Amino acid sequence: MSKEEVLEKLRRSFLSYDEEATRKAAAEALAAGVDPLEAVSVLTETIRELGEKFSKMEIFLPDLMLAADAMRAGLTVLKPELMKRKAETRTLGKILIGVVKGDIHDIGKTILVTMLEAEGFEVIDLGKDVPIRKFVEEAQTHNPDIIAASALMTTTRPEQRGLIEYLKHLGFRDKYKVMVGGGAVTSQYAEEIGADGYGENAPEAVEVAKKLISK
Ligand code: B12
Repeated sequence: MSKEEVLEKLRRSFLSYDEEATRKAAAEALAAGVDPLEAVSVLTETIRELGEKFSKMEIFLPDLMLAADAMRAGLTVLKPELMKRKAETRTLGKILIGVVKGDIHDIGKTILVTMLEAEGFEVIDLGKDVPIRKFVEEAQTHNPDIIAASALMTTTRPEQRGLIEYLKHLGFRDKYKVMVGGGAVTSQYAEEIGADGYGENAPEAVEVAKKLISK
């Protein structure tokens, strides 16, 4: 099968919400020499298409939940390959990351964590539904260079602003760089709330993190 055919098979397996078929198709893509990042992009683009269908009520929440499980299955196969890219033994810096309170969308955050680790960052992953206070307490414990907050919904995005405001209130704003991202966030919003960095996707976020750390 050609690269295009293998990726199309991955897309179709994923669209049928079939965990096993998605896992298998991801493995086939790798065996065919496809760049793991390209395979991740196929899954990412497809789940976004499903999101569009969900907002038009062409598919429903149970579909999204099945899709999320199939996405995870595919990522389980692709993640070790992404990690193999890890070239550096020294760490580039420490990043504390989480999905903000009220938000359980953690697929994008998880992809970003994998890529940050693959590039040589030390990552402390707080998971999803993380209250502002928890971000700050963990930051005091781990002393990261960057605090990164992900938000997928317009209703949870204000938590990112709240995090920055709380850091200011405590007099800690200059101790950490703050990066924000996730489907509900734009570069304009990041600027408006006074974040230090934003990335539209994981590769971009990794580059921004590198720049912030070298400053
Ligand atoms: C999958 C999904 C779900 C799954 C989540 C599974 C999981 N464990 O993540 C399930 C089914 C559970 C779900 C539930 C809900 N969902 Co939903 N979901 C989605 C969907 C289709 C895809 C999200 C996703 O995984 N995208 C793919 C990843 C790879 O992209 P990403 O997250 O944007 O991440 C990339 C970048 O943003 C960036 N990035 C991510 N984080 C960060 C952080 C930093 C610091 C940086 C720099 C970069 C960065 O890197 C990532 C990789 O490139 C979106 C639609 C969409 N277009 O996003 C809706 C969507 C987010 N959901 C939506 C809604 C409404 C809900 C529900 C409220 C539905 C309901 N009625 O119950 C619940 C909410 C649950 C909650 N409290 O959080 C809406 C939100 C609308 C809004 N208000 O803004 C969306 C937009 C769908 C829609 N069009 O209506 N959902």
